[in-house]
Amino acid sequence: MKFYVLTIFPEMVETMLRTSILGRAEKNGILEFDVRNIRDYSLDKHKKTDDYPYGGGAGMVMTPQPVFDAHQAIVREEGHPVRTIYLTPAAKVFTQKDAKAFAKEEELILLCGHYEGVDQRVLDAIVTDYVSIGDYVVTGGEIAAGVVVDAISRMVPGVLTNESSAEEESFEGGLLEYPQYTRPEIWNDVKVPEILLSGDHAKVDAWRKEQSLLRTREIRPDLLKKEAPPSHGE
Ligand code: 6GU
Repeated sequence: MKFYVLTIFPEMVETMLRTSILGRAEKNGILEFDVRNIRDYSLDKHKKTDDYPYGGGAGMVMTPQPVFDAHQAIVREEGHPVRTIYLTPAAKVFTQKDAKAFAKEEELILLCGHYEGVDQRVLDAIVTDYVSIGDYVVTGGEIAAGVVVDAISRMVPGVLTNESSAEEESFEGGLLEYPQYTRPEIWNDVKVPEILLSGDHAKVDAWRKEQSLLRTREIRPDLLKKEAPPSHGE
């Protein structure tokens, strides 16, 4: 799977994507990252990428020309349309379900906004999907792009070495993760739950499932409501 990222801070994105598991997946040829500096596509004599907002107000707005030309260059190279995500807090919140769906694409383009936003006309021209990472504001789309690319990547077969580990994690199955323990058996006067030492895999699995349920009920009861089967007569 190939990810294109359009940004005015390419070093920031490169660092996030070429470190740890994602970096290894790129070396192994499972993922490919193409991070492009929007500034390189600016036709302005000072390579400007922003301008004052029409109608006034604080901050600057990203100008359409360099964003559009960078996007066009990628689409031309690919030779076919490519799903294009714009990272913005003014969108539906990205979920594990979305990560799985995007992981089926061969290529994705992510556009990182900055300042007060991007000229709406270029968004209307190139964006297929508007994505937020949560109900708070971060300064640039770069951090959000890192989150979204990571979440999608780990749904691509071969990215995680232990394939089963994605399935056992939080949200797969709609529940939070159960607690984990390692050696020593007693630490800080606290013993590891006895059942984990029993060697009875069926009992361990049942205990973990129960812990997941208890945790979810306590911390994220909203997840349990979402998982409810459709009721009849509504
Ligand atoms: Cl996608 N971008 C920015 N800048 N802030 C956010 C966000 C995205 N999602 C939540 N907050």
